[in-house]
Amino acid sequence: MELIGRSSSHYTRVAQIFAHELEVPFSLVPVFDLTSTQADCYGDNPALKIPMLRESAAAEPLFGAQNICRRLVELRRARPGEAPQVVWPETLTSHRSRNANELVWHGMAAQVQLVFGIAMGKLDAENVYFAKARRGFIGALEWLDQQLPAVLAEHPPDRTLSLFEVALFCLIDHVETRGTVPLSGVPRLVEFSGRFGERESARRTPYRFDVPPANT
Ligand SMILES: N[C@@H](CCC(=O)N[C@@H](CS)C(=O)NCC(=O)O)C(=O)O
Repeated sequence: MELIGRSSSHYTRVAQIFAHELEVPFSLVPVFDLTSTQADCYGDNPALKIPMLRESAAAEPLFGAQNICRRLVELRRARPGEAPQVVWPETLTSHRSRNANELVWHGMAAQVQLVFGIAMGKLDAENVYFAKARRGFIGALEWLDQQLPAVLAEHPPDRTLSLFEVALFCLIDHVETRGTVPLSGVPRLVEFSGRFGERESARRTPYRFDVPPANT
């Protein structure tokens, strides 16, 4: 099974953490150039996005981190053994938890906007498109920081995994790595990320740039 993505991508890491936690074997097929406009560079994802899952050469591809996580859980459940208890966005139905999911996925997208536009695209960081994205991103993180204890308290204690927690960890660790926005005002998120980062699945997936094989 192939996961098309990048070791430096927070969306790819969400899928990788799910796969490791659920013990579903896969190989990462790195996309080396995110500026390419050829779909075949993204495993034929027409949206030119990563990650994407291909279960076999003949299988239909699956686009997007959440879809991939859901499929990994299905694959794990098809095997004998205890079924994993996974917390999905729809599991928690308070306004607070729904808002927390909305804002963590907003943050995931804002991070792509800032990294792709400013660091990769070399566009003006002060343009309103980025200035507003940065302000909204910081606002979302501050809200999450305030609400985190209550959101975690709504989680079932016997969970195997929570998509919200995995996404939050991948996001905060990515922000720390890329330095897109300051994290000094969100100590609970930093503390949460440090704690989650001790999990084996997190240790196995540190952010790094994949290196293309040398031309021979
Ligand atoms: N909706 C997709 C979004 C994935 C996404 O934005 N991935 C980033 C990499 S972390 C990407 O493909 N960036 C390249 C681009 O935006 O052109 C998902 O949930 O997986």
